[in-house]
Amino acid sequence: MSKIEEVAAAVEKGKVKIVAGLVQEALDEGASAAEILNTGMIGAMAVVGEKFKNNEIFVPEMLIAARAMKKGVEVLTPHLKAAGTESAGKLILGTIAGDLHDIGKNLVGMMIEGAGFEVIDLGVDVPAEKFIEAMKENPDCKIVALSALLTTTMPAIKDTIDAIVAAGLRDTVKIMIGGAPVTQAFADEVGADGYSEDAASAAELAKKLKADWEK
Ligand code: B1M
Repeated sequence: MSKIEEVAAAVEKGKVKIVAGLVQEALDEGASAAEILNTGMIGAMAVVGEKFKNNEIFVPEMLIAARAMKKGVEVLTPHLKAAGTESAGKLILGTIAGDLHDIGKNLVGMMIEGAGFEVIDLGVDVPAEKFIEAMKENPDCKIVALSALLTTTMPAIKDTIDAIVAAGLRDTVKIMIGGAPVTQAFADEVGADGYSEDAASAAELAKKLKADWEK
């Protein structure tokens, strides 16, 4: 078994205590942080999700796998963050109301930080009012980024965008959205300015939205 396969197996089985060490060993053996993340950990979470869907495992196992992944991500964080020198500006990020998933959102935040942005992370289960409050407190913030992992919480993206419109703030920011069930078609439907599929492309999108803003 390769070291990356060992990382994947440890995440899948929720072996919280050994994941960090295995990730470090994989790095020491020359594997890239992106490879460990994508092939090892995100791959393992896909297996966990599939098993959950098939009733082979339940929420506690899913939670333990998530904890194990977080331990591994902690080791990868300094390797994933590129050295952003000049600040690209502020970006408000959060997982939408009703949704507690934050691993993907945290990766997105990390990559966007790596692209030089100051990320104001509001956490999970963030109501529309909290996004609006943060926008009012940070009038220089030009991008709001919304994450959703459940089909049942996707409507909260629309609710949040609608609330931003109703607060008269829509013209002050670009809004980007993402998360496993989210699509470009959904982004178009709810009036978001951009959608991205993964954390790396989210950082690219944030840079593009900033450039569009400055045009
Ligand atoms: Co949940 N869960 N979960 N869960 N969970 C999923 C999402 C699910 C697909 C599993 C399944 O059934 N196969 C399913 C959703 C089905 C659906 O809606 N279609 C599901 C369910 C049903 C639930 C509960 C309802 C279960 C229950 O209680 N009966 C419940 C809901 C709780 C709630 O939120 N209110 C629940 C709970 C949980 C845990 C708390 C146990 C745990 C989360 C722990 C945590 O995050 N701290 C959990 C987990 C771990 C998962 C799976 C297994 C893994 C999620 C994950 O971290 N993936 C997941 C199955 C799966 O995804 N395969 C599942 C790894 C992560 C790196 O990927 O989050 O997709 P992801 O992020 C990616 C992209 O999506 C993108 O970039 C990231 C990195 O590349 N991205 C963005 C994300 N946000 C973005 C924002 C952007 C741009 C890109 O711009 C702003």
